[in-house]
Amino acid sequence: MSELYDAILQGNAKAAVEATRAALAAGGLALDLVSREMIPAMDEVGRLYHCEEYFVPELLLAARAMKGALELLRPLLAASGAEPAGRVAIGTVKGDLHDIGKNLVGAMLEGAGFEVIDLGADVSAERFVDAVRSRNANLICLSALLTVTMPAMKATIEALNAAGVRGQVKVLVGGAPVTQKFADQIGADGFGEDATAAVALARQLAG
Ligand code: B1M
Repeated sequence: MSELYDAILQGNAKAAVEATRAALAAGGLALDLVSREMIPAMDEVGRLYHCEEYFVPELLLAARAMKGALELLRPLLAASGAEPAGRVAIGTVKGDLHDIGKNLVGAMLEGAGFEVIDLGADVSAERFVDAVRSRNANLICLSALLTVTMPAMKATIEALNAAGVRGQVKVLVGGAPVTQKFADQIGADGFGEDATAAVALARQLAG
């Protein structure tokens, strides 16, 4: 694997940024770097964590390295110049701090011409409701990486219903443990398996 892959695996943020710069200078495409180097590196980090070779500090360092590289790539992922396609409020649900996938989806949505309101991680249902009410979001993207936080997706949809704004907005869900079946069960409008699928679905629903 490449220097970028190794840098993320080793949690070396400086090396990850340098490797990203070098790969871009050599003609590498941002999307290829994300899908062929960065996501596989995080998958390997997850595997090492799972078999107890890595622990939380190593996860944090790898996440920091991933973020550093993603910051460099973000403008390139978002440089398509497409027409505004809708206003998306995106966030990781209440109780969940994982934000790398969410950031990636947000950057890709920007690249597809959506206006993106990034609510961050650990976002309460009320804040999603507020994004519809006061910021006119017409699409909501919910991310969850923990099985224990998946119910917060359902709670968010219920809160949108209770606030009377569910009809104004499409709700997409995603994140490693989320499935199409789960999306159907909780009454979401769609499930994005990865960032590319999420963007395609967002376009379809906004169109
Ligand atoms: Co955590 N963690 N973590 N973690 N972590 C996982 C998710 C885990 C699978 C690791 C493992 O055990 N193998 C496991 C969850 C098990 C489960 O519930 N099934 C786990 C655990 C247990 C935990 C803690 C509980 C650990 C602890 O403290 N004991 C803790 C929980 C904290 C909390 O959230 N309350 C925790 C903490 C952390 C860190 C903070 C250290 C760090 C996160 C840093 C950060 O995000 N800023 C971290 C990390 C890095 C991971 C792994 C290694 C990597 C996640 C990641 O960034 N992947 C992860 C293992 C793994 O997934 N391999 C793991 C790369 C990213 C690009 O992929 O996020 O899947 P992903 O996003 C994809 C798709 O899922 C999709 O598109 C993205 C791009 O293709 N997608 C969407 C995501 N969101 C979407 C939204 C959409 C559409 C698509 O909207 C429409």
